[in-house]
Amino acid sequence: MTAWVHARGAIPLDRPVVMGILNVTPDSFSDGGRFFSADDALARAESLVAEGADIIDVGGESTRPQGATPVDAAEEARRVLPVIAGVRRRFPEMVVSVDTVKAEVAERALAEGAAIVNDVSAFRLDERMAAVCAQSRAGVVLMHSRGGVSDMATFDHASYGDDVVGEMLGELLPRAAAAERAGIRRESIVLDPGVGFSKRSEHSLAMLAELPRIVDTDYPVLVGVSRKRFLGEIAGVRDPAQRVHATTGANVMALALGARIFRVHDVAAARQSLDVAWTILQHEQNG
Ligand code: HH2
Repeated sequence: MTAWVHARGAIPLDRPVVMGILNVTPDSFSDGGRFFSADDALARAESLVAEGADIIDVGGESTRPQGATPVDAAEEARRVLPVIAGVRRRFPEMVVSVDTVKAEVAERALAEGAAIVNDVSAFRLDERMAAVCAQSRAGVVLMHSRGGVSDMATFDHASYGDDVVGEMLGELLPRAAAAERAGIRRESIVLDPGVGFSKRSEHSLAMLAELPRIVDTDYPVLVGVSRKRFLGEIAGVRDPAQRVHATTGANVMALALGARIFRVHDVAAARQSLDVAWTILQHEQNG
C-alpha cells in the first residue's frame, strides 16, 4: 500500500508517518490534565506541528491502565471539537484524527474537519461507527483490544494461548473485513496491534517482534508504543514522561520490521530517529 486514503486526501507511506498525540483529558496515563483547556491544547498542537507531526490525534477519553473514567459522548465532544476546529483554523493543511470509540463523537469530529477516526476498539463498541466512517470516507485505524474503555488497558482480558499474534489477528482481521463490507475502502484502513491493550509485557513484545506477520496482511500498520508501561519495565524507568529513549528504541525496530505509522507523545524524537533509520534502510535497499 503506497498511501493511506482519508477524508481529505492521502498520506504517502513511502516514509515513516508520525502521529502526534493530543490528549484533551484530565486523566491520561502520561500527560493527563496537561492540555485540558482548549487554549493549552492548541498551544500543544503548535509544538507537535513544529516538531514535524504528519497527523494530530485528538482524544477526549482516556483508557489509562489504572481504570479510566468513561465519559459520555456530549462531554467527549465538548472536549475535542473546539480543539479540532482550532487546529483546522490554524493549520488548514494538517491532517487531524479523532481518537474515539463513539460514532456520535466521530461524526461530529469529521464534520469539524477531522479526516481519520482512530478507534481503539476496532469498531467493536459502537455498531454505527463503520457506517459513519464509510459515509464521510474517513481513514480509519482499527486497533486490537478486548473489553470496554475502562478495562481494555488492564490485564482483565489478557489471556492468550501459544500464538498471541495469531489470536490478535484472528480477532482484528474480521473487524477489517466488516469495515470493508460497510463501505470503507481498503486503502483507508490501517491496523494496529494495540500494544499494552489487554496485553501483558510479553504479549506486547510478541506484537512487535512478530510485526512482519501483521504487515503481511497488506494493511499498513500503526504502532502506539509511546511511553508505555512495558517499556518502563524493560528500561527500568518509572516516570512515563522519561521513557522517550525507550520509545525511540521500540519505534526504530518497529520501522525496520515494517510498521509505517507511529503514534507518539514526543514528536521531535520520533521524527528525527525514524527519518534517520528510514534513510539507512532505504540506502541499504538501493545500494
Ligand atoms: N494508545 C493509547 C490511546 N490510543 N490509539 C492507537 N491507535 N494505538 C495505541 O496504541 C493507543 C491509541 C493510550 O495512550 P495515551 O493516549 O497516551 O493514553 P490515554 O489512553 O490514557 O489517554
